[in-house]
Amino acid sequence: MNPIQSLLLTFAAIALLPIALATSIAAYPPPYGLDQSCTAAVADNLVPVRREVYGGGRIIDISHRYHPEMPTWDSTEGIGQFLSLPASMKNGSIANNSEMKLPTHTGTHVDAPGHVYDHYFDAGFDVDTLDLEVLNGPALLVDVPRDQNITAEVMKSLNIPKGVRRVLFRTLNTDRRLMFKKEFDTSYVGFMKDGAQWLVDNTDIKLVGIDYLSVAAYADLIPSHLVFLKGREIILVEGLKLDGVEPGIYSVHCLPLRLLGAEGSPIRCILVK
Ligand SMILES: *[C@@H]1O[C@H](CO)[C@@H](O)[C@H](O)[C@H]1NC(C)=O
Ligand SMILES: *[C@@H]1O[C@H](CO)[C@@H](O)[C@H](O)[C@H]1NC(C)=O
Ligand SMILES: *[C@H]1O[C@H](CO)[C@@H](O)[C@H](O)[C@H]1NC(C)=O
Repeated sequence: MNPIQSLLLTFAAIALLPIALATSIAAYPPPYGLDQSCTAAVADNLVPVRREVYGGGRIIDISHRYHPEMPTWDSTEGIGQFLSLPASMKNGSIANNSEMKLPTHTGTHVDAPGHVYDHYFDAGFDVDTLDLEVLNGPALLVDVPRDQNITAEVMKSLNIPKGVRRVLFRTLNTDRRLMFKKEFDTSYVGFMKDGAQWLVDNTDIKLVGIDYLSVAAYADLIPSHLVFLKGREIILVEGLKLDGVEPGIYSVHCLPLRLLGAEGSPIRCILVK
């Protein structure tokens, strides 16, 4: 070997060293989820910032982070490993490309009329048809009494003025931090059928937001959904993160994915002061 060849080999070895090191310290695929801290990243001072508020508190993120231990319907296991990495730089691809597989009604999400009405589903009332004007605009965040589900009586007691079109209902679910628990909990607070009917008959509310996976109490699951979605005007946003937000008026902004044919979609919602 001449000196130039040996020099080139040395360079090659040095260049490959970080790759070998990275491969030996990182599990493959990496554990997506809460702990994203990677030894190599910390060493390089490459630590991403994760925020709940932006602009000094002017913008509040009321969506939950998707991670394997977030609760999912009727399961004690959480959503599990929903991301995979079919193409990765560690395996020689030019870029990392993840894939996801998860129920559309996971985490902070929206329901379209086709969710509980088969003929609406067949007719195409999917999340792509939801009115963005309803999903964006002035909204009221209210606390509901903590000792019962949302009945007609509770709705009446809230005294929500006529003209209010978007309401986010904060309940005992937030106090119990149910969205942060892996195990699905059927005792969450939601609308009873008569509460849903009262809202439809006596208010102008078109956006109903709530802080667990369903606006309807488990005991009245389908009846409440049927009442809300029958007119195809009311949009249901579920699994909101309303922790630590002052009650009051905000501007809400919610954007679902344009999933053609889907009766549900993950949704990103923010409040702007
Ligand atoms: C990527 O490389 C790892 C480690 O060699 C291997 O276990 C894994 O199966 C590879 N994945 C793909 C998609 O090629
Ligand atoms: C709300 O209803 C559920 C059943 O759907 C029940 O388990 C729960 O105790 C009720 N919550 C309150 C606060 O009454
Ligand atoms: C994706 O690419 C980046 C940059 O090379 C790397 O740091 C990261 O660990 C890769 N992920 C995997 C699993 O290959």
